[in-house]
Amino acid sequence: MSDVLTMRVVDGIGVVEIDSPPVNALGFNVRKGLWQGFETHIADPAVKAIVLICGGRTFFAGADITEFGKPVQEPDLRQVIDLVESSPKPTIAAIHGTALGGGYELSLGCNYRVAVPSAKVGLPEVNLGLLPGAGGTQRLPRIVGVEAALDIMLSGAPMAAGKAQKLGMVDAVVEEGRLEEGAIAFAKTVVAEGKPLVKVRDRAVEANPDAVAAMTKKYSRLFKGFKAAANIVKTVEAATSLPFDQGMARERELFLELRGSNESKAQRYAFFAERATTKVPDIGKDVAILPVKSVGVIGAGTMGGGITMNFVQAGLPVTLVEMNQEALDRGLGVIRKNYERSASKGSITAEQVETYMGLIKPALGLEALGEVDLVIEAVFEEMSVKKDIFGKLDTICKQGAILASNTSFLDVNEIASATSRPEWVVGLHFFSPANVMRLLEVVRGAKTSKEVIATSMELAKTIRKVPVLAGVCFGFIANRIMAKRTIQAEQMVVEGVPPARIDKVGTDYGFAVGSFGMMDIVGLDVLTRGQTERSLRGDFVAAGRLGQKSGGGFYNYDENRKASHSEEAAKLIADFAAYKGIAQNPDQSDEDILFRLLLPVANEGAKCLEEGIALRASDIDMACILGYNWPLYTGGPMFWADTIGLPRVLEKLKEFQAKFGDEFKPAALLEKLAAEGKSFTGE
Ligand code: T1G
Repeated sequence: MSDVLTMRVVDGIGVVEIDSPPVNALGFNVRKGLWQGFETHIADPAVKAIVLICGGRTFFAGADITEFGKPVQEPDLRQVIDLVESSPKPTIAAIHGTALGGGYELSLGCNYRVAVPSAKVGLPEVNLGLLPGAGGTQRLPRIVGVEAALDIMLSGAPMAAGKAQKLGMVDAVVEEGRLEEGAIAFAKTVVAEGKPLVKVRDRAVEANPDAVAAMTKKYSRLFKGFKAAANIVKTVEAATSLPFDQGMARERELFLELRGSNESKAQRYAFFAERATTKVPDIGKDVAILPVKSVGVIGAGTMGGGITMNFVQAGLPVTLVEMNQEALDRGLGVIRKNYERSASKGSITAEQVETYMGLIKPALGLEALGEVDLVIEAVFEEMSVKKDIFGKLDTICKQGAILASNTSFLDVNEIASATSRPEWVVGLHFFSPANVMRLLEVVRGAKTSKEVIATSMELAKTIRKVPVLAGVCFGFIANRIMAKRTIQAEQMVVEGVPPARIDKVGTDYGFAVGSFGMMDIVGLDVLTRGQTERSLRGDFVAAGRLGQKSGGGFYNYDENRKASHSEEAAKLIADFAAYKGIAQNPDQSDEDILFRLLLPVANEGAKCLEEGIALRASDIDMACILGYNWPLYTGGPMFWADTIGLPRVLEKLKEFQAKFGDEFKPAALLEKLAAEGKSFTGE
């Protein structure tokens, strides 16, 4: 008997229980257990109906993603579902936790599904660049129709049991905590009623081209770069036009196409990469997590306001400190306006707006921070200002308070040196907008204690961020390596490649905005703050071309901020190129433009690994995906470099180095891995 299978018969109802931590993923061992369990109960004359239930935290949470890319060991999931569906006895899936992907598909092989109120069901394969490949695309439309099926599969969102019941995805909701009893009672009723058994596969489904068009429009972003959504639509169209078994064959064909794609490999890689970031080699579970029940934020500007929102939304009170009432009132006003906008869109309630605002305690002066457990400084990016503040915090804050800086670039060790307690100082680097972007770089100073790091990594989860541990260097990880893209963009534009051409290469690759479009958004005056020597950006500022805010920067903008070519910008670029004596080279290929933009980013990532600034390549990829919206379906700079192949990456960097100089000098680690036939990510 499989070690994950337990069987019993209760009043003539055969129970198949699987318990395979952590989430009962449908790996080979689990499938074997299911096969044994159902074969036995089907053959047992004492069994009148069969209940399928899971031990542990959840019903099956899907196929075992770690098995993809390995040879399939039979029975595969579709075979198991076929066995369940062939049962001559009523079959009932008893759902708790999250029945997702193959887990919910397995339940669709049963005649009925019952769930506890807290359970959720869903088909989130699209998030992995896949589609439900065990019959979900053929069975779900037969229950909820084309429109709802597409909405469920394209959103990938889990659905609460109550709503699922309304859609027919669940047949009954039973008492919380009494799932098995409820499922057995349901099974007995089915047996007693003796109704003919209906298989989901035998239900009818109607074509609905309007719904397909509506859902394709609703999820249009999934049809650029990603591949899964288009295939999901095709499978649903097959469900309405082909007999079930032919529809299943079509599903299989479209599933395999996705499973082998780089896009899905990148998304599956990112799934595990996101869960790996909290694993810090020298900080085990024995390291204490310190209590953080109250927070202080210094600075009510854009960053301080966004940071404050993260914590109040997690239910933590925030003392928000500014140096003058006018700045404090302005900051509070921006936060309230943000929440009221969310409430007007229905994403939060009016009561939540007041709850969140009620958790903010505005204050003038640092003295208000004496009793908070964590302080986050989010003031001007100037070292002297930060050191002055940390020196004062050292005298004001209670012992055991964590003192964090939201600095984007500056040396956390130097900031810590302004205090007598450097072991309590850490960088907590949020990305703008701080209440939206999921990346939190946790910057570990030379003296930062393990407890402070462990607490910071845990706190990230509390505020729904993904923490990436970074060492101290200029720009830490994401800003440091992504700066290389901007350097190359500006280098190419003064070589005569038009900004729009460079930006299009970037947006065709998958970035939402190109480098020059982004500079125009941020504002060239902001980007040249503190600059002394002449620069291209400085020339634009001098000419009054600040970007979108002034109606023009690298592009001209109409009243709707639609960008168009600017002859004035072109002239400024040409004048600066002439002043610097830059050789013109306007006809570079799109591939060379892409490689010049992005290979230096991967190369800088390799240096971060060499220097110990980043723990692992996948952390670097997470930082870029979650901090800079690097397109998920490419996996991030390191995974993308691996898909190109490090020997080719090395060859191109050396070619560029010969042409354009040492900015392209390959990192020693890249040379080593390429020579050894290895990759950054081990994928
Ligand atoms: N396969 C393998 N491991 C998995 C897994 C899975 N499907 N889901 C989770 N894990 C591991 C995860 O790596 C972590 O491991 C631990 O379980 C806890 O996860 C044929 C093709 C279920 C909502 O996409 O959404 O079915 O780090 O930290 O926050 O059509 O995990 O502890 O070593 O995320 O409580 C479809 C993916 C698969 C669901 C729980 N299913 N999982 O969240 O814990 S494809 C999914 C989740 C498929 C079929 C298709 C979440 C969760 P470790 P966790 P959590």
